[in-house]
Amino acid sequence: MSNQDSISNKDKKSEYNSNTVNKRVASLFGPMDDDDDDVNEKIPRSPFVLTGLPPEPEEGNIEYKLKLVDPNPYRLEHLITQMNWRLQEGQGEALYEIGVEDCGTLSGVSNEELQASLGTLKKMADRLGASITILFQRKLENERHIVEVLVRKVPDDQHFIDLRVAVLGTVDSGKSSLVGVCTHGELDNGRGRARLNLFRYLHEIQTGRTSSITHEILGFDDLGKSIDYGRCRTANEICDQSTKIITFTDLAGHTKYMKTTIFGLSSHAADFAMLIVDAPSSVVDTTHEHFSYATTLDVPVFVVINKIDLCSKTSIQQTIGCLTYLLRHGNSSIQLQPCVIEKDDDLVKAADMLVERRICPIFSVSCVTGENIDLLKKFLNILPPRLSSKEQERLSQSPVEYRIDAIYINNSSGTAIVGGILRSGIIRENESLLVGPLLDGTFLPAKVSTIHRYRVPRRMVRAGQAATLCLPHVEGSQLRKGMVLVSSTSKPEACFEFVAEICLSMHHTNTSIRKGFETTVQIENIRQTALIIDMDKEELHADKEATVTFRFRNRCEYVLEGSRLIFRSSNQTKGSGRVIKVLPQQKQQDTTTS
Ligand SMILES: Nc1nc2c(ncn2[C@@H]2O[C@H](COP(=O)(O)OP(=O)(O)OP(=O)(O)O)[C@@H](O)[C@H]2O)c(=O)[nH]1
Ligand SMILES: [Mg+2]
Repeated sequence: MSNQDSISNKDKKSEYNSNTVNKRVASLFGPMDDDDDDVNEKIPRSPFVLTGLPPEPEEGNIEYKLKLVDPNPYRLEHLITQMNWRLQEGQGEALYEIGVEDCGTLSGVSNEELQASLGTLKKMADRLGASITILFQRKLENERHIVEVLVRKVPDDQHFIDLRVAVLGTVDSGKSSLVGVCTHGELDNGRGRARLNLFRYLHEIQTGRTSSITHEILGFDDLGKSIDYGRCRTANEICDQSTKIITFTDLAGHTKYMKTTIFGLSSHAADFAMLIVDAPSSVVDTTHEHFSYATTLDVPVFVVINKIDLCSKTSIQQTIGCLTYLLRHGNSSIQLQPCVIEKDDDLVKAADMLVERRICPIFSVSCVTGENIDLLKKFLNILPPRLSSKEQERLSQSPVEYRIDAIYINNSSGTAIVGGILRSGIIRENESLLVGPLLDGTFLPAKVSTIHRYRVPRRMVRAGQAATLCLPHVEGSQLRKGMVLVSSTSKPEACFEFVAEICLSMHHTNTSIRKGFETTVQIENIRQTALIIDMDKEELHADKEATVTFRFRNRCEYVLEGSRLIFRSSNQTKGSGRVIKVLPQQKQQDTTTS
C-alpha cells in the first residue's frame, strides 16, 4: 500500500470514527428544556438502551462477540491470540461485548449461551494470565442477554496499570474531600473531616484550604474492587494488591494559589482532569478558567457535581445547563457534548468517548451521603490509557526527556533525589544522562543510581510514568524544578527566547497587551517570568491571536517546539498557546554579534 493510500485510509478511518462517535453522541442527548423540572427526563439514555452499537472497530481494545460457545481447539487458539492483541491495543485492558454482532446489532444470547460464553472467556483469559470482570449485564426485550466484560492483564514490564487524574475546581467545591472519600473509604461529615488526610501544612489544616499539590492513590484489584487506605495501611500495600492505580493530584481552588494549580496541572502531565463543580454555587469563573487550562493542555475532562445533598434536582439540572454552555463555548478550539452518567451501563461508552475528546461525562455525587461515589469509582476503574499503544510505543522509543518537578535532598547523605515525569524514552538503573540547563545553558553528566515508583525500587521507568530518581553525583544546590534529564548522547540546547502562537483568553475589555508585556509563563514543568519582545501586530485584544517572541527574564530553559503554554499575570490577563520555534542560545548570540 502506498503512503498516499495509507494516509487517505487513515483519514477515512478517523472521519469514520468521529462520525460514528458523533452518531453515538447524537443518540445520547435529548433536547434540553429549561422549564422542565423533572431531571430524570433529561438524563441522556444509555447507548445500550438503543438498538445497537456502531460496527466493531478494527483497531483498539474493544471486541464484539455474538457468543463463544464450545470453540474447537483451533478456534480457541485463535480467540486467545486475538484477546492478547486486544489487550496490547488497550495497554493491558480489553473490553468484550458478548451478544453483539460485528455490525453492532444487539442480538443477545440465551442464558445457557451466556454462561458457556463467559466460561470460554475465562478459559481464554486464564491462558494469558488475565482476569475478567463483568461490568454489566442486561436482558433485552427478546429475553436474551448482552454482557460487557473487562479483561485485564498488567503488561509484563509493569506492576500495575496507572493513570494520573488532576483534580480541579473552585475553592471549597470539595476536591480534597472527594479525593479523601475515594482513597480512604470513609464519608465526609460536611465539616471537613474527609480532607484532613490530604493536607500537608499546618496552615492548610487551620484554614481548611489547599495551597499545595498533593498526590493520593486509589487502587483496583482484578475484580474491580477498590483498594484504599480503609483496607491498607501504606501506599506499598495498595500497590501490592492492585492491578490498576489512579493517582489523584489534588490542586488548590483559590485564585490566590492559581500559579501552583497551573504548575501542578502542566508539570504532572495528567492523563485526565476531574473538574469538581460545587452544586450550591454552580459554575463559576474558576470553573471556566480551570476547564480552559485543562483543554489547552489537551487533557480530557470529566465533571463531578459535588454536594448534591445540599441541592434540589431542579438546581442540579440548572447546573448541567451551565455546564453544557461551558463545554460548548469554554474553549473555542473544542466543543464537547455533556453526557450525564447515572447508571453502570453508561460507563464504558462514556470512558471510550472521553478519550476521543467528543464528550464530557458528568457525575453528580455527595461526599456526605456517598450517593454515586461507587459509580464514580467504577468509572475510574475502567478509564482507559489516554495514549494508544502505538503512541505509547513511539514515545518509549524516543530519546529520554524526564522533566523535574520536585527536588529532595537526603539530609544525612546530602544526596539529590528528583521527582518528575518521564515524557519520552526509557530510563534504567545506573544509566548515565545529562541534567540541566544550568545558568550558563550547559548540561551536567548525571548517573541515575536508583529508581523508585510509588516508593518501591524499580529497575526502569517508561515514557508516561512518574518516578523519583537518585542522582548521587549531582549537588542538590545545582538542581531546580524546571530542569530536564536527557540522553547522554543528545545535544540539548537551552534557550532564552522562543516564538509562540498565543491567544489572549480574557482581558479587561478596554485594554490590550503589546510588546514589552511581562507575564508568568508555564510550559510543561517550566514556570518563569517572560517578556514579549516581539509581536506580529501592534496590540492584542481579548479572544484574538498573535505570534509573539517571548524572552525569559532570569535564566534559559529547555523548551521543545510544539509544547503548549499557559500565561497569566493577573485575574484579568491570561492566555494560552503553543511554542512554534525555539531560538537556541547560541543562535541568539550569533544574531546579536552579527
Ligand atoms: N454537604 C456537603 N459538604 C461537603 C461535601 N463535600 C465536601 N463538603 C464540605 O465542603 C467543604 C470544603 O471541602 P474541601 O474538600 O476543603 O474543598 P476544596 O475544593 O478542596 O477546597 P480548596 O482546596 O480550598 O480549593 C468542607 O467543609 C467539606 O466537608 C458534600 O458532598 N456535601
Ligand atoms: Mg482542597
